[in-house]
Amino acid sequence: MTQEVLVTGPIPAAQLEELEEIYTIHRLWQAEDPEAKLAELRNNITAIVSTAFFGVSARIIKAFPNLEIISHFGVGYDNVDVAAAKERGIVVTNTPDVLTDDTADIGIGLTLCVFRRLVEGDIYVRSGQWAIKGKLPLGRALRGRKMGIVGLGRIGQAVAKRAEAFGIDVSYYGQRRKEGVNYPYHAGLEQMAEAVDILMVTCPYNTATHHLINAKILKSLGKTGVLINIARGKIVDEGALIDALEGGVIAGAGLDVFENEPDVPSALCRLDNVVLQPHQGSATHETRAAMAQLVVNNLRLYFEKAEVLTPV
Ligand code: 8YV
Repeated sequence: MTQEVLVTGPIPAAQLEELEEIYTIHRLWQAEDPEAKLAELRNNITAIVSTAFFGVSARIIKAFPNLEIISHFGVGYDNVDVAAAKERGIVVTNTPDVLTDDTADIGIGLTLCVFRRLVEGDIYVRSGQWAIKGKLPLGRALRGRKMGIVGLGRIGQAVAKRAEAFGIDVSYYGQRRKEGVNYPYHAGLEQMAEAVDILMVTCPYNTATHHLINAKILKSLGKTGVLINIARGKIVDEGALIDALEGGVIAGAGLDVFENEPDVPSALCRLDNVVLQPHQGSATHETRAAMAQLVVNNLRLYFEKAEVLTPV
């Protein structure tokens, strides 16, 4: 009997095809009435492929009594109710490692854009302002800056490596000191924010990190400080960030993620001291294919040998 897999959002075509050759696939994002589709498939689904934009809540887990595995397309699995899954003995996997470099590149790219005014510069040239107003106001050098990384996991460490190549001094904050790394550790986030020029958010989102970056932390970062967020929008209190950017409490921000994607507050879009990206961390052909392949490989291994490569 072939397994029936519910795919909640689009994944690269080649890997979707590979899934389709082995299993019966149901594309939830193409369903006219997703709720009706979920009800119709109730007893059939044994696996779910979830994505950043459509996760697996406790309600969905409950809706599928024969569900055995959730293979998540992404490293961050905050929209999958892992506790509810584990309670039922459902296996959950994610896609770590394969997206580390690309995501770290976006972190450094945003930092460069904010300090060297790259996006402003592009608009300046295209809109003809260069010829009218002359030179763009000067940016700020990256060399010699201090970067504080919030959460020195795989992506945090890849950002640190890149930052060092730019002559940036790296330190980090996390719940505990990391074994085997030489970067200075801060036991307090506020204290680290005070000590650095760039606050780089790379930690996972969970109840402990909800609005971890609040008005107080932004005040500590200070008026020459820059916030970069490549992790999850909800780690930052977006309202407090807008106030801090508008009021000159911090100098600028580079944001790849937002509290309520794809809706971005118009107040952020009006500010020229921010650079905004539409959740691009893993958005390359190469990385998305590698992520999707890991999703497929986890499912295959699970159904063939009751094993997985990257369990959560
Ligand atoms: C998304 C991400 O998964 O891996 C993560 O945690 O946020 C991204 O890579 C990607 O947009 C695919 O849904």
